[in-house]
Amino acid sequence: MLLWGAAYAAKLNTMTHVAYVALGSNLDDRRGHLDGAVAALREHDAITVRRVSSWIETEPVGGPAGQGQFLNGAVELETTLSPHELLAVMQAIEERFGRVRTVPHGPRTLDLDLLLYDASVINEPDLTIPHPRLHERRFVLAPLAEIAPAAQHPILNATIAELLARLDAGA
Ligand code: PH2
Ligand code: MG
Ligand code: MG
Repeated sequence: MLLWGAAYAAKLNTMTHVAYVALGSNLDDRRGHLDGAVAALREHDAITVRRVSSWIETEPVGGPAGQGQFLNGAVELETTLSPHELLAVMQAIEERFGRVRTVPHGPRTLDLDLLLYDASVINEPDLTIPHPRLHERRFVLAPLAEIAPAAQHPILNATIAELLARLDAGA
């Protein structure tokens, strides 16, 4: 069936998509920030949180010397939001937890990064999906592999489990 214009837009808004979001915190109550972010995602009418990884302790990668250890994790969502709508919700949640954008890669109360959205490939100034550094970061791949080992990276044509194995092998 062909749908046009407003009807097509309305139809798109009822379709569910699967997205993966990385969570990180290395300031103040790190566990509280990650748990709070999941609760905030659950509260949203257009988002269902399907899977939540464990929170893992990680060494900071990059950024200023001497910043604290991170707590990192990942969640699987089902949503009717578009990628940009989901990004806006994530940014509002970051702000709710007092995120101030200062030093790049610097300490943060809460960082939410959109990793994957279905098999979409998006290259826009404010949004790149898949996340461009997803495959290089153990602190992202390890929790993601826990909840979605078989999820496919749409550009690298590998699963998350394969990308983690490659990283571990130094490939
Ligand atoms: N986030 C960064 C930079 N470095 N290191 C760890 N361990 N965990 C992070 O979440 C992280 C980081 C930029 O967002
Ligand atoms: Mg980040
Ligand atoms: Mg971020």
